[in-house]
Amino acid sequence: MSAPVLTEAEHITWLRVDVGLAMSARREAARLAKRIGLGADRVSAVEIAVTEAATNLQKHAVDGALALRVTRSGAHAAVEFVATDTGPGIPHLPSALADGTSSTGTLGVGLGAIARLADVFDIHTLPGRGTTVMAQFWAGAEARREEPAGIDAGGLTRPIGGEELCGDTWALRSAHAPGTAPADGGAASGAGPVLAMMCDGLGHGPQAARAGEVAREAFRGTRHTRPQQVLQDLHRALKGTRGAAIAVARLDFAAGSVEFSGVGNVSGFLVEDGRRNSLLSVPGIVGHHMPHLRTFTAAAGPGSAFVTHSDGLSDRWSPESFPGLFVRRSTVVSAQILREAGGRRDDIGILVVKATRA
Ligand SMILES: [Mn+2]
Repeated sequence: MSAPVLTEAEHITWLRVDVGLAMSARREAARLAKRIGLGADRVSAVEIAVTEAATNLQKHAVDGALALRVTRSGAHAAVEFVATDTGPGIPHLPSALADGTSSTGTLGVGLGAIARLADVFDIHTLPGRGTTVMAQFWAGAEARREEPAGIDAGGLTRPIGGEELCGDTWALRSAHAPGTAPADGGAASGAGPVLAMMCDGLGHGPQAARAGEVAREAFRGTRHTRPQQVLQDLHRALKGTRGAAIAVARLDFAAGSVEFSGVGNVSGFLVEDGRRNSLLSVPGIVGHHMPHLRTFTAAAGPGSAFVTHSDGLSDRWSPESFPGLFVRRSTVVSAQILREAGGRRDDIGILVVKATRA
């Protein structure tokens, strides 16, 4: 039996702003909603909400994009969209969320409707820099607003221009050894330790994506719960593939500790109180050349966030330049960092994990 996988990167459809955005976003959202078994009324809710978000981007955003995917938490599934733009920002968020009042004619139109329709909604806006809006629609009422084992994890991947498949991927699972995990995956006992992986398959395109898929399969199946041992399993599994840069972290927010081991250009950070602690990787290629592994440990207080990303993002971002961001949902944190630190000449992968606040 494998340790329970809490959540993994899913295929994302990225839609750029053009005249057809609202229509294509609506169509894709409906397709995903039907696929996870949402009822007709919830399919309509997803369609209305994503149309509002897309129309907003079309009218007001500079360099906007809409990401659509199925997101999973254990056995539960949701349709999720993330609308992100570089633009004016929303100067007065509360009135924008109050819908149809003073927000008329600004980027905030329709936000109140999206917030009411969605099971989970979050937003972060930086005046003069940009905004990220996130909305989730869960299948099954009991899954709504439920957190996997006290953890809020959210990541984003985006392939380099011209490619359909992404070589960057991530996964999160319980750090209990197989066979010893509680039947509920740890949900009853609060935030149990978790293992997080960020993988950058070498190059890009189908072969890089294949390396990522092999890494995820091995990550699901490993019996180990410590980063270095997990990396050794990934190394064995990735022989015969292109290889990858991979970081694995063991995050125990309840105990206040993080262990991090990385090979190749994958960044790891612990963010707390506006400060960023770098966790270092060593040079090498998982699947080809394993260096002598090292594990870095850091204290992770209950309000801290673990951030890991591939070299498709610049590592020069700083938490102080994102006021108010790190208390938002992890997917929103990922999207705002991606928006400002992500380049266009490589696959991109970013994952943020933190404990949910009691
Ligand atoms: Mn890369």
